[in-house]
Amino acid sequence: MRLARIGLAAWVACCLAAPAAPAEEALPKSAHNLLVDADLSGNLSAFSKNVRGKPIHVVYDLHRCRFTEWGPWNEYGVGLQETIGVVPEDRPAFWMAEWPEPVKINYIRLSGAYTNQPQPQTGWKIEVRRGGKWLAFARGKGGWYNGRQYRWGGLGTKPIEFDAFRVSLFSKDKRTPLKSIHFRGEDSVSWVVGYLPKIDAEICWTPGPVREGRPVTFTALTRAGKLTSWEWDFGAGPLVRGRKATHAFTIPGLQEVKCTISDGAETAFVMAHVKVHFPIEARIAPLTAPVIAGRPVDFAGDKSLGKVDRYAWDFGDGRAAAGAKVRHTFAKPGTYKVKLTVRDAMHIHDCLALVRVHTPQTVHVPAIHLDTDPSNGQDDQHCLGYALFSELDVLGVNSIHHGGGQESVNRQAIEEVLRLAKHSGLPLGRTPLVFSGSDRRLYAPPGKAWADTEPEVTPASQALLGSARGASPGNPVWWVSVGATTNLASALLQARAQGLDLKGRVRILWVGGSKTAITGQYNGDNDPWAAYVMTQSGIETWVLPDDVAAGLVVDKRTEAKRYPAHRLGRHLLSIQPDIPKGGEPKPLYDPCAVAAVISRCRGLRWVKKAEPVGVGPADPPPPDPKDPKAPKPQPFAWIPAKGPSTIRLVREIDVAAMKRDLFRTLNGKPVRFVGIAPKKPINK
Ligand SMILES: [Ca+2]
Repeated sequence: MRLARIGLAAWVACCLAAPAAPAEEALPKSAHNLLVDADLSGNLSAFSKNVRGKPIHVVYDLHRCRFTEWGPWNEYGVGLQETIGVVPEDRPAFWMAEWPEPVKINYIRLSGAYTNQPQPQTGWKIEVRRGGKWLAFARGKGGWYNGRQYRWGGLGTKPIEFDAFRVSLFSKDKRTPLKSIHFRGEDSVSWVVGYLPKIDAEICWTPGPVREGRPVTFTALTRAGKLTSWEWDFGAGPLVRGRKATHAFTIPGLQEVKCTISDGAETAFVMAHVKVHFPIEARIAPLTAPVIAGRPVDFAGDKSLGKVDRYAWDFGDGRAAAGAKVRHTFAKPGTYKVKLTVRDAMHIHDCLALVRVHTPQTVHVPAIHLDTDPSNGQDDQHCLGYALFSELDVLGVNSIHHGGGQESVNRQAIEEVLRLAKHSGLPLGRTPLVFSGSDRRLYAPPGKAWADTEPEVTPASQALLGSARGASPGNPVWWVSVGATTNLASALLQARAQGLDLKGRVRILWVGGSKTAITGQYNGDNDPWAAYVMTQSGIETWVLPDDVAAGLVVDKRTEAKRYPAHRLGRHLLSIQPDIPKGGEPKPLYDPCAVAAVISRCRGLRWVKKAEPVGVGPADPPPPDPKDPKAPKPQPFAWIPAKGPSTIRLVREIDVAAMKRDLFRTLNGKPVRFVGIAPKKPINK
């Protein structure tokens, strides 16, 4: 059940931040933020070209338990340290909400500037408009705006009416300029200008997974008031009246249920979000042994869900079969996309396994599935080139890039590296499959339980699951991420939901995070929650943080000759940025990921020091009131592992050896795996 809830950490934070305000009560589930229905505007672009976010980004939707629109920081402001000059009170910087009709509200919660950008001198005022006239509601200097919250009203507060609400910022006098000003939304908390009704209810439904086409009974449990009427809206079909209602969803996915309640005097609504599963779901049983060309392999789809009428297999080699359990022999080595499609009279659903078909000489070769963001820099492209020309099995290459419609550009960058590699002697049959990934970050669920996170289901996350199903327990596949970990976390969440045990089938290596936390570095900051989910999943995870991977630097002024003369070599050299006079070359970071896997699988000791760690909370506790100057714990901080941990934070690498191997590999002399009879098992 996902309804409005104020997290304990947030609650404690407000109490500390505003000691004079009355004790906070949990908001009713019927609480409605009227900003969700308002026309929002602001005038910050009149002051600065570096406006961050939009007015809507600060608005928190209490009913849906998320921001109305996701923005990178959920703020509306000007850039950090951006000075916008002296701003007089009669021409202030403002954020405004307007409604076509007057609204009734009894609760306000706004968050001010970030605490690390103190604004004790900034003047502010809150006004409301009634009958076309602006009336002062509150005003001051610093105060709540300086890193805390503005709070007014609560349950039982007599509502006030207006048709517009405006928050303005201005200089305290004729000399003091404004700097770094912004309005800040806070997850689960603000901004809210809303109404807390006296009546309340909670929606419950039949336990167990909800499937398309099967009826489910919903009940509204009264939480407050004497309810006399209920009206259910399931998004489709007629409205249903009564305390209970039965509905069969016709579309899978996350569906909204809305119940409008009334006690005769007051009307409000509560919502629930229901995950509607497909009526049938294909499941390929994970393989249990390596697949050898010319020898039969058994595939099982009998654990598929629902009432399946037909099972169809496509082995990716031009051959097909029918049946819940089938046997197939691949004639040639290679990587094959095996697809199981299940059907009933109305539905169709499929499942993927990426199957590496070996010769006896390659059966020990470790497999990797790369997850990269190459449109973002030369480092990912070097990493991809290195992997392609190594002797590792590259089962697939995923694309990941957030925001701005860049995901497809990113995928094109991958395709371009593959094309150049083919023209540079990459053997036929070593061109991996490419999968498109997520273009947005994962959303932390209310209550911040990682396992409740909704995955981003994309071809990339499904391909990762496919590579896990095709891996044999003796040779787990390495999921290697050199970008944000949204695809990986989504695959881990889907595996969990499907009951697919990844332990011993998958290992993770991530280039990201800073030396102190998941955050503080590009890949981590791009989707900190996904990285958090990844570290909580219980899968062996090696983290190569920014400060360690930054040791890999190539100076194109002195090292251009190390690049091979083929097309990919020339391309990689050409994308190395020019170094300004007196400047330093930019670190390459990502190839360390491939080197670390090679090193681990061949016992080469290029990873010199790694320590087991855990991860601290996303919302660290508020400052200690007895010692407010004590350093604040960082969100998602690496903390020493208490007991066994699956996360290894790499502290030191043999960067010279890794760099040497990068160039040897690009020049056609990779570390050998093929045909090597291992003394010790490889990839253990
Ligand atoms: Ca990268």
